[in-house]
Amino acid sequence: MYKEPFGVKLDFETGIIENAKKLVRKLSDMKGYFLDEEAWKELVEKEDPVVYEVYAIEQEEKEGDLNFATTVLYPGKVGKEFFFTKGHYHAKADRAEIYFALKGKGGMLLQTPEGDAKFIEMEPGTIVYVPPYWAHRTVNTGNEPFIFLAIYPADAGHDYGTIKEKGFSKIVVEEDGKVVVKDNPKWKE
Ligand code: S6P
Ligand code: ZN
Repeated sequence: MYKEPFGVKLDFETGIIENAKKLVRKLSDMKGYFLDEEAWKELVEKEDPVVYEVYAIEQEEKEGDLNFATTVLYPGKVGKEFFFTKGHYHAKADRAEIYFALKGKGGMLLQTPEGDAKFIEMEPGTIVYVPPYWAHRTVNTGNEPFIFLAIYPADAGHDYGTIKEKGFSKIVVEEDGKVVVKDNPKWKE
């Protein structure tokens, strides 16, 4: 009837949560996600770097329960575009989420199904509220790993398909040494 409570340790330096399930996303897992496809191909053939790792403690997909996970998003670029996570809506689209930035520098791109996008800068200590229905993707705009904790309903699930197909209406790039958020020329409504 009652589940067993527990405490686990999160290492602030590495982002690793003990006893968590680890997931690794390499650049080759992200075909079609970046604007500059030539640059993507070249980097995949050269070294196929790890873009991010996720350490998740997840429960059964039941209403009322909670999951949590850290993400270690590595620094890097494909062409001018900073490394980012795939990004997703929740499969149960009305499920919200909380992010808490621990290390490094970056931000979150959020988007409604109509394509209205917002970019929120994140540094250690920033808490981001992801409201129901908003897709979310994190971006590393710094030179060290960008690490954050996410807490989300256990029955939220992930809908990756929509973003994989259409992307976000905004992209985050480096121009003249600055971080610039601009319209995605490949965005299809
Ligand atoms: C889960 C939460 C995060 C992401 C992680 C990787 O709801 O938003 O733990 O899963 O940052 O991103 P993505 O888009 O590949 O799941
Ligand atoms: Zn999420």
